[in-house]
Amino acid sequence: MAVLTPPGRGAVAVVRAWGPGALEAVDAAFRPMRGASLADTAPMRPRFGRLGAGLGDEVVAVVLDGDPGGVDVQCHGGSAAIDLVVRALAGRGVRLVEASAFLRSAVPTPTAAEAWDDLARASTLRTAEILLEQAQGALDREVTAIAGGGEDAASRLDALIDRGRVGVRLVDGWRVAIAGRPNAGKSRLLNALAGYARAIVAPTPGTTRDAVTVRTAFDGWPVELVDTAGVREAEDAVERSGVERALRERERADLTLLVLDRSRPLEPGDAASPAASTLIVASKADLPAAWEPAKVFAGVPFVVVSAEAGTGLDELGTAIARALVPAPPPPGAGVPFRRAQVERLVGMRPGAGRP
Ligand SMILES: Nc1nc2c(ncn2[C@@H]2O[C@H](COP(=O)(O)OP(=O)(O)OP(=O)(O)O)[C@@H](O)[C@H]2O)c(=O)[nH]1
Ligand SMILES: [Mg+2]
Repeated sequence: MAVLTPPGRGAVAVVRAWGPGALEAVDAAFRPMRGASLADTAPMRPRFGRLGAGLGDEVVAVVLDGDPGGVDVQCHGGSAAIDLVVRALAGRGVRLVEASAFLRSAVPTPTAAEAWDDLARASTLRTAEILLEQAQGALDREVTAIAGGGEDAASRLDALIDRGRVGVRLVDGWRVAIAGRPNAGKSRLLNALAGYARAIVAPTPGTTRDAVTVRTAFDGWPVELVDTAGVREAEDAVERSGVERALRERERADLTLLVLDRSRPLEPGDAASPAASTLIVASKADLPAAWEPAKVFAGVPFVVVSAEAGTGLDELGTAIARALVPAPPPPGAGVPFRRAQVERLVGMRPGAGRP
């Protein structure tokens, strides 16, 4: 047997028992509310009953159809309830293995097993869809086709490796830092994007000291947003370490949102052409403008927002998504989603491995 639901608290957990004797073992432990034994129940018909020592947990048992057959026991999601079920079945001779071991035995290829593993950790529908396609063989099929040769094999391999840049981020996502001068409106922007008051907002410059993070998603791409201290010559030691931390976060981030207050005159250096992985955000658009973003940042992507009025936020989300993933994988495409897979593909390039 294996606990198929991921560790942690959930409403329902699924314990699957399979293999020779599994049905008999679960049957011996399962106490139906009424009616026949599981062995005499049609496959896929849910049965309600109790399972486990003492009163046991209230569970739904489903005899599985197909090969390998088995029984799914759906119990309550807390670790105590899972423990009760696992112990009762172990007492009937059913051995517990890791869910990943089950997946490896039940799916056709190691890549598919890895995709099922990652799928359980996907946080958005969009990333789950891509991983599900890999679980169903999209990557394996593409690799087989490329290995079979053909004149476009080399370019298909390059495209596949390129899609790995998105693939390896599907579970953990991207990191986006919010940077800028004190009082520029960074924290309020973080809150507006997160949808709740995650960070402290105050009119005093130098309010944010620590890096404040929130997990969200833009166009279905998971992102960890990091609000940082406003960068200036800090007066006290705490603020100074906040500023150092802010600079480190900018280096670590995949993308930096450089927030510039549009209601106040720019300061020297603000209009300098930004680094490649920077998106200019002109903030406080509900207030009268002190400068014209289109003039100052001609040819550079910028977005005008007001966290106060809620304007420009959708546009900003789209711009962030586009900056992080300029070319989303087409539906059904093979996408390598682990670094080791990408490395194996790089090794398939003609000439790879030779000096
Ligand atoms: N009118 C208006 N005020 C805003 C807007 N965004 C932020 N503010 C105000 O600007 C002040 C500073 O906002 P914060 O979000 O705390 O600024 P910050 O960049 O995080 O500042 P530090 O943490 O000190 O670096 C607060 O009084 C906010 O209410 C906006 O879109 N419109
Ligand atoms: Mg702040």
